[in-house]
Amino acid sequence: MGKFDICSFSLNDKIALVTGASYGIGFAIASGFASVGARIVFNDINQELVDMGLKAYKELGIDAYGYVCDVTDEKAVYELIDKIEKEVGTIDILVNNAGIIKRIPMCDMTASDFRKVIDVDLNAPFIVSKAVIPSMIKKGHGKIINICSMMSELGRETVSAYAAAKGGLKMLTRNICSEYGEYNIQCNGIGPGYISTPQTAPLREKQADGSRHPFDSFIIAKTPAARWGETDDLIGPTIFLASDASNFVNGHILYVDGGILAYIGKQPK
Ligand code: NAP
Ligand code: GCO
Repeated sequence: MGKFDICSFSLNDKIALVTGASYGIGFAIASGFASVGARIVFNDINQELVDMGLKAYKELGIDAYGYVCDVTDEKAVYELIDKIEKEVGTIDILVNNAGIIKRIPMCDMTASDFRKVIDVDLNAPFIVSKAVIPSMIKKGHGKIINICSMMSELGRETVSAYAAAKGGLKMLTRNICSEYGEYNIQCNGIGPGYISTPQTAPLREKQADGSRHPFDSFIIAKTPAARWGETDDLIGPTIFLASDASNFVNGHILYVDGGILAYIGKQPK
């Protein structure tokens, strides 16, 4: 490796698996990876979403491989990884992106709903990571990027399960780093701020009188950048964590939040 290869952001010849990447944040990240040379593999929960994703990648000139797989199903995940290794090759970069949220006040939430969120947002990154790590060890390198959240650090009404899962995902990130760093595996997190995607659409819905949703105004006031993030805002930081430029960055959560976590909030007039 030459002196300046270590600051290369190229993903040439790398195979990247991005979970739940038919649209939204995962789609943007995968498309960004493709723009710097990676081969893209993604999965989603049903064939309809996978077909939608394949079409969207094709429109950008990206030949992605798409598979149906529920990331909470351990057996299905192992079958998926096996299939990818046979049909595409071994995975160099894993992005644990698939996620769900249920906005329900904690005392009204059933334990079953709580478990569902933990299952997708925390158990699944554990399952997919442990399925790819052995091949990464054999290869001598690997990058795992967990999509965390503001809720890895902060709480708010109605998102107890999501915050518990994303807080746990931050610690899973640090633990994968601790346990497998010696094998040249870097495991880091991206902590998106409030990003405009279907997941957050209900928080931005216009009021009957055409005015902004109060949560929409709240987020704009809470964000020093004074706007919601776009999915493309996450591309550069994620490429950094997937590339050789970050080979000595491990167990870190890179918050891409327009400054939310740095800000105490506007003082009252
Ligand atoms: P999204 O629009 O809801 O996309 C998530 C994708 O994951 C969807 O395609 C979803 O399928 C899929 N998925 C859900 N459960 C799955 C399962 N069991 N197996 C496989 N795929 C599954 O979400 P997003 O806003 O792009 O968010 C992507 C990630 O970023 C999530 O982890 C989210 O928590 C995190 N995040 C989002 C924001 C934000 O402001 N949007 C901020 C911070 C972090 P369905 O369409 O069927 O649900
Ligand atoms: C919510 C939101 C958030 C975001 C995101 C913030 O209801 O507060 O959905 O949790 O999606 O994860 O980083």
